Order: sequence, then C-alpha cells, then structure tokens
Amino acid sequence: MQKTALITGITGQDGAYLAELLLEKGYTVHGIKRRSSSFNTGRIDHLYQDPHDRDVKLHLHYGDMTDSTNLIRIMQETQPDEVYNLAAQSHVQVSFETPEYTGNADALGTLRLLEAIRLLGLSEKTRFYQASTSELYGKVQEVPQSETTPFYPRSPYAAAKLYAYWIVVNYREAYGMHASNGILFNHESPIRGETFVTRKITRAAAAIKLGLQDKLYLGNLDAERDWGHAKDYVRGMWLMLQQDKADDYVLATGEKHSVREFVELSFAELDIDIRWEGSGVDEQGFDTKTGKAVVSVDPRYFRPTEVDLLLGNPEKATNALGWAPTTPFRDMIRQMVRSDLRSVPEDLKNESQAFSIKAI
Ligand code: NDP
Ligand code: GDR
Repeated sequence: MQKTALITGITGQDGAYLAELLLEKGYTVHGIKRRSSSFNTGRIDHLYQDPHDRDVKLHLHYGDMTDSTNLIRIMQETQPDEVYNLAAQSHVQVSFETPEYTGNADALGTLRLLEAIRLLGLSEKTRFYQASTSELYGKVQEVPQSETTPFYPRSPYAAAKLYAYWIVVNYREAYGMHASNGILFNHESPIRGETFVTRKITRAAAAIKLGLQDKLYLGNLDAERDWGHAKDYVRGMWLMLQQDKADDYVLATGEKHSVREFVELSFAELDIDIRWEGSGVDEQGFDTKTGKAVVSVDPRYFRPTEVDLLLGNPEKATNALGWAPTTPFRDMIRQMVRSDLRSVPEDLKNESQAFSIKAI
C-alpha cells in the first residue's frame, strides 16, 4: 500500500534528503513550507512536480510551527501515515538571541503537531518522528553519550528540544501513540545551512582557494563534535518509523573531531596553508607565522554557554534498526569542499549573499 508522509521543515537540509528518500520509496510526500519574501525551496527544487499534472507525489503547503490552526488543517487534509517533525529554529547561537521564538517553534510546535494527531483521531494510524538532538546532552556527563545518558541542555534551543523530547515520550505513554525520538548527533552535507560551522568552513576554504576571500573568522576551535553525513541520518529516521514499537534512538558515528581539525582537513583538501590569529591561538601551538590563508578567532562567535564535547554511541540503532553510517568523515569533507568550489562563485556574484559570506 502506498504511504503518505508529512514533513515539517521540508526546505531544510534533512527535509530535502528525506523527501528524496521517501519519493524514491513510492510515498506521497506533503511538506510544510514557511512563507518567505524570497524563494526558500532551493534544496528541493530538483524534486518539483507541476501540481497541475496527474499523479503528483510531492505537495507543498504553506504553514508554520507557531500556528496551531494551520497545522491541524494540514494534518486533516493530508491524513498522513507518517509525520516527520524536522521544522525548527535549529541554530544554537541564534537561540540565545531569539529564545522565546525558539521555544514556541521547537517546543510548543511539537506539542501542536501531537495534539493535531490526537484531536483528529489519528493516534492509531499516524506514526511520529521527532528531530531530537545530541544538544540535549549539553554539559558533559558521560562519554560516549547514549539513550541512557542524562540530559543537561546548555541553550534555549536545547531547552526547547528537551520539552519536545519529553512531550513525545509522554504522548507515547499516555495515548499509545507510535512516536519516536531520533537523538541525532551533528550531520552535515553539501546542502548544510551556511551558518553552521562545517559549511562555513568549507565555503570559506573554497572562496579562499578561488581568491574571493582572504580570511575566515571562527569562534571556539576546541569544541568537539561527532559529525556524520545527513543522507545516512534521514535513512535512520525512516527506519525508526518502520519498527513495530516506537522508541528513542541515538544516531551517531562514534567518532569525534574538533572544529580546528575540521578546518585543517578542509583547507588541506585544497592545499591551502593556514596562518592562525586571534584570541588564544599563540599559547596553543597554532602556526601563527607561516601560511597564506588566515583563520582568525573572533570571540563574537563564542556562545554564552558552550557544549564542549559530543560523541555518540549508536549501538542501539545498529542492533535494533540495522543502521550504520556509510560516509567516512574525510569523504564528507571532500564532498562539501568540492561542491562549494562550484557554488561559491555563483553565490558571490549575487550581492545579496554578501552577508552570508562575510558576516556569519
Ligand atoms: P535546517 O535549519 O536546515 O532546517 C530547518 C527547517 O525548519 C527549514 O525547512 C525551516 O524553514 C523550517 N522552519 C524553521 N522554523 C519554522 C517554523 N516556525 N515553521 C515552519 N518551518 C520552520 O535544519 P536541519 O535540516 O539541519 O535539521 C532538521 C531538524 O533536525 C531540526 O529540527 C534540527 O533542530 C534537528 N537536528 C539537526 C541536526 C543536524 O546536525 N543537522 C542534529 C540533531 C537535530 P526555512 O527553510 O524557511 O528556514
Ligand atoms: P551545533 O552546530 O551548535 O553543534 O548545532 P554548529 O555547527 O553551529 O557549531 C558546532 C561547534 O562549532 C563551534 N564554532 C562555531 N559555530 C558556528 N556556527 N560558527 C562559528 O563561527 C563557530 N566557531 C566555532 C560552536 O561553538 C560549536 O561548538 C548543530 C545544529 O544543527 C543543531 O540544530 C543540532 O541540534 C546540533 O548540531 C546537533
């Protein structure tokens, strides 16, 4: 039987990869897209189907996680077998600047969707995936982190996602809903948002290589993350909803790298020598003398409370779902850098991209 899925956040990195995967599997896919003053469908344009044609499998609906009536109506119209809640104000640093909005969209938005399912009598039919996050672990309690590691959120974003995590568990227990949390560690790709550190680095490496930029400003170089490839992670989301019983799973690679290492490998990919400058680099054995490309530490990018180390243990997902990451770290960096070598000159032609290149 052909299934129907509803994806919130379909225009984001994960939404785009997930939509692609579900369409390949024969699903009818409905996506919720925010109204924006400019086009925001760049990541899914290749999946576009003319709504006037027959047998259209991809449908977009205007909507917002802060608007209950809109979410209820879309849920009613689409009657999905599976809901993937990927929409969120997903930037940790931005959440310190927009804490109330982040709580509204990320925490209450999740509740709104669960209530829509319940109120419409879809609790038996509709399975629910929640985009939970390794940011829940926050301040290091245990390494590596697994489904049993205690949470200690360190940002308004993580606190909002903590509410979302527990409301999903609660609706599962209270109403028997098939609702699962994927506790996903950082995952990246060539279509990763430009303001997350990995893409910021690979874009800068490409721009520097092409002579279009001379400096990269970053914050905390010592932060360590467990970085995987987004394509692998959306497969894990789908697997979670194919299980007889709903549950919560960590998806991670089990490998950690620092921001500094990410910079070094990205620049090495393009044979660029680095000269480090800025806050704290002198004392830490960085090369501050040679190298042409400057990577400068700017405290502007430090966070009020930082998450120092995230390293996940994906054993439960491996055993129960048969899930494993397939893209090695260096291959992912290579993919991102190569893709940015092609896209950055185009971006820079467009004056409106000046902010995204220089001020993120
Ligand atoms: P992105 O930031 O790339 O995408 C977020 C999506 O949510 C976009 O489609 C965005 O729309 C949409 N959105 C934001 N606010 C609203 C709103 N108020 N109403 C409706 N839609 C909204 O995130 P990712 O794809 O990287 O991540 C997907 C989800 O997974 C997020 O919830 C994130 O918090 C979570 N997560 C991500 C991880 C990662 O490493 N990528 C790790 C763990 C969890 P628009 O395009 O218009 O901005
Ligand atoms: P994160 O991702 O906060 O882990 O959240 P991000 O790439 O923003 O930061 C990772 C680490 O890099 C440090 N850092 C910088 N970060 C940014 N963005 N810009 C910089 O210039 C910079 N310099 C150093 C940060 O301090 C941090 O330690 C991502 C998001 O996708 C969340 O939605 C998701 O839940 C988590 O991953 C898992």
